[in-house]
Amino acid sequence: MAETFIGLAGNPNCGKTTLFNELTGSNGYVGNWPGVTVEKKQAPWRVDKSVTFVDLPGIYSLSPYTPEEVVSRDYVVNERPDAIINLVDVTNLERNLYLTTQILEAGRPVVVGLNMCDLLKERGDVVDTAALSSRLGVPVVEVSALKNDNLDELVRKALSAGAKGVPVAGTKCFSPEVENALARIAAVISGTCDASLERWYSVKVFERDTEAIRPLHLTKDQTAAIEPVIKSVEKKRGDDAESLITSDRYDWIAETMEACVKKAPKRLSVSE
Ligand code: GDP
Ligand code: K
Ligand code: MG
Repeated sequence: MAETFIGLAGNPNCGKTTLFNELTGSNGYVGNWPGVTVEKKQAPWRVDKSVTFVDLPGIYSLSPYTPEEVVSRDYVVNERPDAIINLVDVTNLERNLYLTTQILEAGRPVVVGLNMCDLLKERGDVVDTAALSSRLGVPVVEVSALKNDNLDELVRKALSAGAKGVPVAGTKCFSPEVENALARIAAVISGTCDASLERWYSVKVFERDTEAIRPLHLTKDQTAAIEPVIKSVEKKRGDDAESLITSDRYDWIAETMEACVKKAPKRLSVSE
């Protein structure tokens, strides 16, 4: 039977290593600070050795600026795992979703694991998982890695997404004028990369990330066709392309939080 690789990606301290240890029987270091895992680690699933889980370094973005981001970005974009479990600390959902928006662009099947749901229950906050799933365009599974809660379901969804091999449809998280520019860029770069990576590279081209788009080997004509598309959006929005991508992500995340999370009423912190 063919081997299946499933990458575990997420922010520092979202519980990836706890999940990895639970799934593989490893005893990798679990610690409450960032930067512990700089190398990716891999081990077979306890239940079926043909499935390999890959614990990626914790990151806030796939930019990549830090060594952790380089390792995780290379794995996701170049090594192409069969599926990605994007583990999210549900108690820091807003911050964690920034990376999620980028992972959704990488053209792999993705399942989001909402981790630390045990803590959410204590707080009384409610996440509308179905609404979040439809907004992200991928399955969302509530889990607790620490309590070994619902992990089978998470793996089952990831394996099924990987077996189907259908990448994320491409959640449109940018403003209409940026989405329009991305579509025009995609038409120009079509054929220079794997079709599943077109959205990923369109965003990189829009950001003028020369390092990231080197593998495309764009011709002078292609670059000349694209530049006015970017410039016209920058002029309209009064900001540079890279900042627009970031701020549109934040706007989309804010809307997502508004639509999918109900915070518990704040309790007064007076002693009784
Ligand atoms: P990583 O940096 O993503 O690898 O995160 P770790 O696995 O090292 O976990 C960071 C901290 O979160 C550790 O103290 C874990 O025990 C804790 N943790 C992980 N998963 C859960 C969970 O589901 N619930 C709770 N309450 N704590 C968790
Ligand atoms: K950690
Ligand atoms: Mg870790």
